[in-house]
Amino acid sequence: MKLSALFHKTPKATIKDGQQTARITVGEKGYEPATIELTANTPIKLVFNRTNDSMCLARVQGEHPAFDVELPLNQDVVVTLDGLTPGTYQYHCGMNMFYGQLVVK
Ligand SMILES: [Cu+2]
Repeated sequence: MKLSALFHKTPKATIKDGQQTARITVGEKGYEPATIELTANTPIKLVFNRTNDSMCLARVQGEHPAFDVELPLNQDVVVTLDGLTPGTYQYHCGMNMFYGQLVVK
């Protein structure tokens, strides 16, 4: 195990005025950070920015919570979600090749 892994912590969304925001870069390795920790029962803003021109990553979708948005290259796209109950929620690219997850605590 690399030493850095021992100290690696899951990034947390920032909370301001009762809303939490997480920025997610969509690049050649998929979603970065791939795992984000969120606070339960607090409205969520996910800000996606796609930096890789592969069409594979041009959509991001989730089933629960449900969303399906296009990600134009190099633009912030905001996905607004209601607060979630504790659990792990996955989302993925339009072709189910890359996954990201929201860990709600
Ligand atoms: Cu894909």
